[in-house]
This record gives sequence, structure tokens and C-alpha cells, in this order.
Amino acid sequence: MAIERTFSIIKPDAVAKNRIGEILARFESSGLRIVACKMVHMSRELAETIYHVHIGRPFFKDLVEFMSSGPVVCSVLEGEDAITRNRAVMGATDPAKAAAGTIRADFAESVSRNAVHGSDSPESARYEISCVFRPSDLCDRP
Ligand code: FUP
Repeated sequence: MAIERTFSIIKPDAVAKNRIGEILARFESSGLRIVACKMVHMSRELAETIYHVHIGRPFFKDLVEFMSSGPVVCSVLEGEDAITRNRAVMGATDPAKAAAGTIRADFAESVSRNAVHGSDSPESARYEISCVFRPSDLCDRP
């Protein structure tokens, strides 16, 4: 297994419900280390940039609207197989299909308001991290 870094967003729905601490605790208890973290109220432009792979999808406009509707917490998570590990802790995109005990099963409302985002590949992780963090924002956690 390789040590990876992945990009996480605690979305506006979960921030509004005051679930930041509980969600960060789930990352940590699953073996992921937080190496960068900040609260951001995204502009529409930043949300469009992060989600550019979904341009043209029917839900894109609503997704951008939602992601820029209130503050989010962006983190870089590090650990063994961090990308897959984070997605396992998050659960399926649709909370109705998410396994019991996952973040989305416990905190998400719907497919469009689903509490968290996590990168789906090393390339996405590098790109998404660079949208929000400078290299010097990332701390070594030996
Ligand atoms: P995920 O990787 O689990 O976040 O899921 P996707 O990349 O498929 O979707 C990215 C985001 O688009 C979701 F988190 C929410 C939004 N979305 C919708 O609003 N409706 C859909 O039918 C699919 C995705």
C-alpha cells in the first residue's frame, strides 16, 4: 500500500449542521492524517473549477450553486491508500445507498446535498488540492 494524499470537502449542508468536528474525527479514526485544513466560502468560479469534470451534466448548475451557498471545510488527508480509504469512510454518493456507519449514511440528506466530497484518483487529488492550497500550506506529519 502506498502513502497518498487526497482532497476532502465538508460541504455546506454538513457545515450548516455543525458536523465539522464529527466528520474530521471520522477521518482521523480511520487512519488518515490531516495535513492541511481551511474553511472557505467558495466563489462560483472556484466551485466550477473544482468540479470542471462535471461541466455539461444536468446537475452541474445546481452543484455549483450549492457548493458556493455557504462555507465549506477543505482538507488534505494523508495515509495509506488515502483516496480509497477516504471514499470508504464517506460512503456511496447517494446516502440512501451508503453503507451503515459511513459519513453520508449518517449526515447526508440527498445525492445533491451529500455532506462530503473526496477525490476519486491521484490525478484528481493533485488537481483539486492545487485549486485550494499552495504547496507551502501542506504540513509534513511524520
Ligand atoms: P462522488 O465522487 O461520490 O462525489 O460522486 P460524483 O463524482 O458522481 O458526483 C459529484 C457530485 O455531483 C456529488 F457529490 C453531488 C453531485 N451530483 C448530483 O447532484 N446529482 C447526481 O445525480 C450526481 C452527482
